[in-house]
Formats: sequence, structure tokens, C-alpha cells
Amino acid sequence: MNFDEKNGFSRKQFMKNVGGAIFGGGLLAGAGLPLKTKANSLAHMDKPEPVPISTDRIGADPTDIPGPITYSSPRTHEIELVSNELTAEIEDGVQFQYMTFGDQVPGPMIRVRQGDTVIFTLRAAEDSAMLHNIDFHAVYGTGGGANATYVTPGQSKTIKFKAMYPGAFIYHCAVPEMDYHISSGMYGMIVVEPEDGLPEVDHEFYLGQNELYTQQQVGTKGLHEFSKSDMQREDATYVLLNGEKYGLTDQRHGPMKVKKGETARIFFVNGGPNLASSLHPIGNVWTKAWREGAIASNPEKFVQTALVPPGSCGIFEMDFPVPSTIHIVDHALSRVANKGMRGDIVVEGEEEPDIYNPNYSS
Ligand SMILES: [Cu+2]
Repeated sequence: MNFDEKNGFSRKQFMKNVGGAIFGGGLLAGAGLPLKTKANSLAHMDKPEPVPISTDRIGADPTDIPGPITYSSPRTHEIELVSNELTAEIEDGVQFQYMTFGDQVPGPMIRVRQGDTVIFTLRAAEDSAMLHNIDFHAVYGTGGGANATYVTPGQSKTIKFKAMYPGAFIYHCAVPEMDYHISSGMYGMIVVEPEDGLPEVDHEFYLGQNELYTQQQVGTKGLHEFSKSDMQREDATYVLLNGEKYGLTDQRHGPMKVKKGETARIFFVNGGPNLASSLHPIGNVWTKAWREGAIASNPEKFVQTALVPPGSCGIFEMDFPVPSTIHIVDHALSRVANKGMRGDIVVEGEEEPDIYNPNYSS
């Protein structure tokens, strides 16, 4: 398959149709999402105004990603992302004006092969309000593309780059108030697969962490306003996995699901902008860990808690020898107990009492 042409599909349709290496992230914008937030509601307000919800779900579906690379010679991809601002729920009844790539947090995962060429366009939604751009850590070039991709509402900018080195890399907005924009959701991942590809696994999940700084307390109903002073003190209100409080649990969109005996790979990106993540799977271990997403290196084995700095990624593999519910957390646990940072993986299957017996009696 070669995807040299722009597509008119929504992101999800496109993934379904090609199941492969590339997508048109952000093309949902203007394609049926009602009640787009009006731009000026993002400007600095004295009081929160009621604003319509722009999207039912801001948090990325962790399974909605391009599949592994299956081709073996370099290709050219034409990729477009749309920058936008959207009002959505952090948790039930609590809203925030997010900024996004592709109407989701983290932004769509891009997947190419080492040696591929990418013709990349950043387009700012017509009814967006803010100046945005994009810095890819997978790019050799000034600002990772940021200087060449400043876009005002309705504007597009295109860069071309070759993916020279393999790994999992963050992309993020890099305008002067970049901490505000990244905190509000403007980050995602580009995976550059090595020429020989990645090991086979049964499942792949895409997860991203970022923190929100708001003037209200956790759980206060209504629209939360951004707090610049809290951000300057790095005093986060929420610390979130895929953009929402406990979004990937039964409390919201439901957990990720696997079966006993299967394997999974986690692609994890920490947008930050300020907090490092001590990423740990409660009741499991990272069987293989490529810290920093440094896939050209040998993996570390059986890592319990992997530090993922802001502005970086990790690639982690897991085995599931017993049925269980695994909590993916930042082991700075106040962020889990109080600030929303948790996602679950449910492992279905028959008990394996030789490995773990929760009801032992001699
Ligand atoms: Cu931005």
C-alpha cells in the first residue's frame, strides 16, 4: 500500500479502510461534530461562561491507532493534522477548553518506517482561535518543524521530512506559550519503526499523560478555567491519562481488554508539560521496556516502574499469565488517588492458581 494522496475519510474510517501506516488525523473537524466552541471563548475570561460541549469524548481511544508496518522499502506519506480548540469533559459535569491535534488527547499516533518520507501539513481549524505549530522530535531541522508550521485559523503549512532514526517520539505544539498549549492537550506520538519492524504482539495500546492547571478544585462542576499561576508553580489540578479523569476505567469509557496468555505493547507519551511520569502497571511488570522509546536499543527486562520525562515516550511490552485487572498508573500516587491518573487493562480467562491464587487455604 502506498498512501501518497490526501484522503477525505474521517480518521476512524481511514484507519478501518487501510489498517495501516497512515491516517488523516483531525479530519473529523467540520465533519459532523456539532457545536464547535467559538473561538473567543478561549481568550482570557474573568469568569467562566457556559460553553457548549464540542465533543463527547476528548480522550483518544487507545486502540484507534495505525497497525504495524508491513512493507519493506521506503515510502512517502502525506499526512495532515488539524489544530483546534474544543470544550469537553475532564470528568462528569466538569469541563475544560482543550487544545488538540485531531480533536483528541493525545493527538493521533503517526506511524512510519525508518527511511520513509513524510509530507506533513498542519492546518488550523477555521473556527479555532489560537496560533499553533508542531515540533516533531523525529525530525532533523530547526524546531523539529515548529518554525515552519505556525498557522493562524484556517491557515495551512506543509513541511517535508525524512524519518532518519527509529523510535517513539513526541510531537507537540511549540508556540511561545507552549506549556499552556501542551498542558491543554497539544501533544501526540510519531512512531518510526526500525527497518526490521517491531516484535509481534497481540494488542497495541496508545496512551498519553498530561497535566491540567485550573483555577477550580478537582471535581468542581462546570467549566474550569486555565490557571497560569498554578502552571508556573507546576501545581497541577489534574494529571490525566488520555485526557480525562479515570477515562480508561469502568468509571468512564471502560478499560482496555485482553485475554490470558496474550501479549500487549504500550506506546506511551508524556506531554507533561512539567511532570515526569513514574509509569507502573499495578499487578504486572513491563516485560520489555524501551525507555525514551529508544527502540534501536536492547530492551530492559522486567522493569517495574519506568520514568518517562515530559517530552518523551516509552515502549513497553506486557505478558498476561493470569486473569486480573491491571491499573496503569503514575506511581507518584497522589496523582492517582486525587488527580485522575489511571487506566485499566482487564485480563479475561480462567484462574491460574499455580501462578496466583487469591483464595488459598492449606
Ligand atoms: Cu498550540
